[in-house]
Amino acid sequence: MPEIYDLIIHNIKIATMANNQDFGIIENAVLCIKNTKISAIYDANDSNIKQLETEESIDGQGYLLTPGLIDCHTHLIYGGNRANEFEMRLNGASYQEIARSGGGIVSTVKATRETGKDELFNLAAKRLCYLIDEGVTSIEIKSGYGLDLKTERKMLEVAKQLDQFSDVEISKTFLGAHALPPEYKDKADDYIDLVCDEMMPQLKTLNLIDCVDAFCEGIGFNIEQTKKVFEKAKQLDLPVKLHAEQLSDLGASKLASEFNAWSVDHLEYLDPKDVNLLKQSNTVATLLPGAFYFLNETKLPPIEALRKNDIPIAIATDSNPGSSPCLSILMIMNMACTLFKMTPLEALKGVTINAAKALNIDNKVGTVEVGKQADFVLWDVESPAELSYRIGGNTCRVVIKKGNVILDKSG
Ligand code: DI6
Ligand code: FE
Repeated sequence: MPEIYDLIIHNIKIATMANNQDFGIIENAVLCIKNTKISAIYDANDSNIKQLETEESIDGQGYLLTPGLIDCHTHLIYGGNRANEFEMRLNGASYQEIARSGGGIVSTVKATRETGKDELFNLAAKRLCYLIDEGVTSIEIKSGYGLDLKTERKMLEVAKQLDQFSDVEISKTFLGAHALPPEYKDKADDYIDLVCDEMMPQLKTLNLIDCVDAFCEGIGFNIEQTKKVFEKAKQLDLPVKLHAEQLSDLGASKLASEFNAWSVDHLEYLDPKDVNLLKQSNTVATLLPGAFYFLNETKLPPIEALRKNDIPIAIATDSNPGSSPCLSILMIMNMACTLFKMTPLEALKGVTINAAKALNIDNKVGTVEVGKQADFVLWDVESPAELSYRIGGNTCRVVIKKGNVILDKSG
C-alpha cells in the first residue's frame, strides 16, 4: 500500500532556511504532509511523484513557500494605547522622562488592570489577526502590564486562551519584573520579593509560564534584582530571557548568559566586547528595530560583532503600546535591513529559524525539513529578498498551520 498523504502542495519554490549559508532554495518542489508534519519533499521532475496519493492537494501557483513566520518578542495583550505619549514625545519629552513622571509602562498597567478578561482577549485576538495576515504561525506573548498577581494571571490566562482558540501557537512569558507598580514606589526590592515568592511560583503551578523575562534597565530593575528573579526561575526549573541593554549598558547580557538565557533582547547598548559571552550559553540575540525606530534611537546594536561571533540573530515586532506599536512583521524585516543593515537573508532567518531558537522550538518549527511541523506561508514574490524589500503591499497569500490552511487569499 502506498502512503496516502493528508496534503500535497505542488508548483512551488521553497526557501527551506535549513542551512546557514543561504535561503536553501528548492525550485519546482512538491511538498507532502502527513499527520501535521512534513513527510517528504520531491523535485517536480522526480518520476516517483506520479504515484503519490493524497487526500487534498494545493496548486502553489509558482509562489514562494517559506516556513511560517515566528514573532519571538511581543507584549500583545494590553488595555488602552499611548498615542498621547507619542504626542508628548513629539513635543519634546523623552521616553524615560514620561516613564519617570508616572506615564509609560505604568499607564498601560492602569489600563490593563481596568480591562476585563474578555475585552483583553478580543483586543489581543484582533492584533493577532494582523500578524497572521502576514504569515505569523507562532508567537511569544509576555505579561508585564499587570504587576500584581491578579492581573499578571489575567494576562497569562488570556495568552493561554489565545493559544487554544486562535490558529497559532503561543509561548507564554512571565514579565512580572517589567516596571515598578505605583503601590511599591521606593520599594523595588519588596516588589521583587513579591514577584519571586508569590507570583512566579503560583503562576507556574497554574501552568501559565513557559519562560521568565525581566526589564533590566535604569527605568526597570537593576542587576541584583534581575539576578534574584533569575535565581528563582532556576529554582522552579523555568528558563529565562531578558530585556537587556536597550537604553544603557548595565552588563545585563552577561548576567543573562550566566543563566543560559534563551535570548537577550534589544541590545542597542551592548558592548561589542561582551558579545562573545552569548556564544558560551547558546543565547540568541533578539533585535527589535520597531522600538529603535519608534524611540528615535541612534545607537545601533553591535551587529558586526554578533556576526563575527556567529551568534544567531532573531528579529521581532516587540509589539507594545509604548515603544513599538507595530503589528507588521514584514515592516520589521524591512527595518532590520534599512536601519540595522541586516541582509534579507538575515532578516528572514531572524523571523524563522533564529526566532525558533529564541523560543526553544527549533526542533519543531523554523525550517522546511522532513520531520518538522507543517507550518508554511505561500508568498506572491519571485525571490525571498522581496519579503524584506517591500514597504507595505502584503504579498502573503496562503498560511498553513500544522498542515491546515488557516488563511487563503490566493483566489
Ligand atoms: N522594553 C520595551 O521596549 C517594552 N518593554 C520593555 O521593557 C516597552 C514597554 C512600554 O513602553 O510599554
Ligand atoms: Fe519588549
